[in-house]
Amino acid sequence: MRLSRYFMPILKENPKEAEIVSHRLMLRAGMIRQQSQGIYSWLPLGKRVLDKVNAIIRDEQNRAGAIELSMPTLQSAELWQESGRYDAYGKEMLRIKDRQDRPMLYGPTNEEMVTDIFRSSVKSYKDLPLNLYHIQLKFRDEIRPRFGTMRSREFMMKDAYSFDLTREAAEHSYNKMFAAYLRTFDRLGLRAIPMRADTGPIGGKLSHEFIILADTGESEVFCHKDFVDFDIPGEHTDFDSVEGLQAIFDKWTSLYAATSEMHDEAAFNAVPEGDRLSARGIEVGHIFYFGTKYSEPMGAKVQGPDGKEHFVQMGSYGIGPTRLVPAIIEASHDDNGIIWPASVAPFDIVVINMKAGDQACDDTCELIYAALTKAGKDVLYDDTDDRAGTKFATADLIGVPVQIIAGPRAVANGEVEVKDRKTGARETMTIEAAINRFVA
Ligand code: P5A
Repeated sequence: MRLSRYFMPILKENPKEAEIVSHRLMLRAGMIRQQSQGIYSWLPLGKRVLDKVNAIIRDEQNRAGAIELSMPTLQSAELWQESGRYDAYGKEMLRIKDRQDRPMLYGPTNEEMVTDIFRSSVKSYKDLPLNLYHIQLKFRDEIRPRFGTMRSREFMMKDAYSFDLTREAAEHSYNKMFAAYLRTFDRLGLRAIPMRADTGPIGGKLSHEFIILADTGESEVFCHKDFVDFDIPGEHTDFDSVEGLQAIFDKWTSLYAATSEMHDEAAFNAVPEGDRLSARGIEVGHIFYFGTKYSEPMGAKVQGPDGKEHFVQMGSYGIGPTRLVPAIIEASHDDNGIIWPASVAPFDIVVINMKAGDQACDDTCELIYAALTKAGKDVLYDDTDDRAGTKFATADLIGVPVQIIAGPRAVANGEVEVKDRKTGARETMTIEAAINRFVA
């Protein structure tokens, strides 16, 4: 992508409305734009990051055996009347009437709708286990939308829903998502700690929130510090192994970890003082096991091997991609801007032409840009005629992991500079060496 033809509206000044660093940097880097309170457009640079986050989420959902579908954002109130949540959900639900005066709503979550899909076609235990997910916009009329897309009214959610015949099978489904979440957040460059959590309007008894420790987090959390160094399940984890996944769950729940709603002061005080971590955190995922809370009122039953009908056992599993993007920035930035983990960076490499219009600089940059693009890299080529200082500041701000800098003096020697955004380390090398480093 040539920057001169791209759309990346950088802000020079710090936006006044941004209270936390991720919101400030997302606005400054031209990633998002607020359209009305708590409702955002994702501009091209932000969209690239969001897409990469979603690709990792999707990959790990699929690995764990979940199946993707797509459900609508607008739902009929009838389904919610069946489950009893239409009245219970309160003011966070945006209620709408269509032209026939039928009550509709903009979905804040999809338990009812997916239960309806299930009951219409699954009749036998032989079709279980089943886990259906989508990555879709939601709307919650939050009383205090804030911090940009961290807590917005319209936001994206990956929501998965599991169906099983028995409680034991449902627990295995829960453990699959538990392990998939550990892997997902790790691949996003984050350390998320599962914590016992309140179930709120979703319901059920068993629930974990996945929390990233950050000073700007909205949740108050308490946990054992050893979680920070626990091993993440590897890519060859067998998601069909009941014992294997139970062992992962048991290990990751063996030490104290709770959000403030579930906090037990006495149990926390039993943790040796030096091991106690009392901090603030960002909730990036939340999983629930709620048994027959929806299947019973909505009549979602399957025939068991005993020939009898059983209400299906369900759980639901949410991740917030539009919250994850600012959460990653909270965890990874410096005074100059964002530092993207390579897995979600909007571009892999930025090629900076320090003197656009200079034949040697132009030729060198074009050569590098073409070679790296051909090798499958996402390359941003800063071919604008901005001053070098502006270009460096922009490259640092948008956080692309590698900068290849071509200035007239180095280019005259057949060389360029390669800068690592994270460490700031710079190395001068031949043009060929720079290309080979990233092509190999
Ligand atoms: C689980 C999937 C649910 O809604 N039903 C379907 C369950 N859970 S939840 O905890 O309420 O939300 C899941 C995740 O969505 C993100 N999230 C938000 N992100 C941005 N702005 C918001 N206002 C917002 N509300 C929820 C969080 O990541 C949460 O863990």
